[in-house]
Amino acid sequence: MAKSTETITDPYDALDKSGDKSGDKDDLRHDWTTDEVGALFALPFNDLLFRAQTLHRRYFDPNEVQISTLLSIKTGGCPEDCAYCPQSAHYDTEVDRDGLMNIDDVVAAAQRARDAGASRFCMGAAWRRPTDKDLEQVCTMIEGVRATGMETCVTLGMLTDAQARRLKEAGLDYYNHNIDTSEEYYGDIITTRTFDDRIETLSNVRHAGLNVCCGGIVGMGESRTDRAGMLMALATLPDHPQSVPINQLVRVPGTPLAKTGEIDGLEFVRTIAVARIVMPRSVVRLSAGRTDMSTEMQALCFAAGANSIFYGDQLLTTDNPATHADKELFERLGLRAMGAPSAPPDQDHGGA
Ligand code: SAM
Ligand code: DTB
Ligand code: SF4
Repeated sequence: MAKSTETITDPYDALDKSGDKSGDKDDLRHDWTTDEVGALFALPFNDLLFRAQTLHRRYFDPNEVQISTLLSIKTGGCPEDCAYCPQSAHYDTEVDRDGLMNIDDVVAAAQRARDAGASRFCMGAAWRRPTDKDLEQVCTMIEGVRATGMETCVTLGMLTDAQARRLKEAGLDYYNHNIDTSEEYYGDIITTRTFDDRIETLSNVRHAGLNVCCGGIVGMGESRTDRAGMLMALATLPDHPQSVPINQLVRVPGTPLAKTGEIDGLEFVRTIAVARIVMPRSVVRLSAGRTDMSTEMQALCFAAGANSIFYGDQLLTTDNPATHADKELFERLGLRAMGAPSAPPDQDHGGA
């Protein structure tokens, strides 16, 4: 694989030769092949990080990190069999089932997240697909959360064309729907739906004019070729997803992937760096898995081009770093919350 590094199209080199620093034409490719993406993975680590950081700086302030907070609005009992997921009804995990939350409680949680410094509030539901009745309730939540001044994101499973349009009408900003892994490895992880089902919902979401939040999980026993295939699939969508969450698998007891071997940290950083290079204008989120990462590991991920995190003690059903730990992380690395120029999370709000 290392040899093919000589033949890849390197957006950084291409720009330097042309002298064009605006970069749009050469940076934003939608024709990546898995081999080309694999060749990026195989670059010497310092070269890979330099290219990722160079592109990152072309499109973003490297010291700004977008902050989202997650809330599980409907928990557990999901009919899908995603092998990583503690909320699947197929596995015996410690997650308790909970029906759709009350709207006032959701809006109160959003207000707390906003006061703690988050700019986006993401609501997740353990559904295969929402019914139209469920969707109406979620639309009311979206309207309530929007009124707090935050951006909104929901992840509800598969959507029809009409449902995506209804969410847009309610004022939704982002829809999260991950492809999770490569098309080739997909059937090893989920059997109750196909990769193409995922692509169809993404198409419905895009056509409705919603921003797309789409990424995947690293550390599920997939090969590097699968990681390259997943990033190739994301970077060859008609538009790059505006937001790309890269999750490290949270190994939850009771799920089939509970005893999966740990992913090499540097390979995870490489995945972030390659995501940054192939989707240079997208916000790349260092998503689940941060509780297992050192400060140094997270610093490398930011250097590789990650510029978003989930902030708050909980993800959906598993732990996220404590807010005081993230405040310290931001202070030590000189990071600022995107949209709050000089403030690490909470700085102006006196604690969460
Ligand atoms: N049911 C909806 C769906 O699957 O699209 C929305 C909720 S689902 C929990 C959202 C995403 O969380 C999944 O696509 C997956 O990427 C991520 N996720 C779930 N369990 C995870 C785990 N154990 N480790 C890392 N990411 C996980
Ligand atoms: C995403 O890519 N990661 C988030 C969000 N989108 C919905 C979810 C992570 C879930 C981790 C396992 C849990 O807490 O249940
Ligand atoms: Fe259900 Fe989503 Fe979990 Fe899959 S990832 S089991 S669809 S909640």
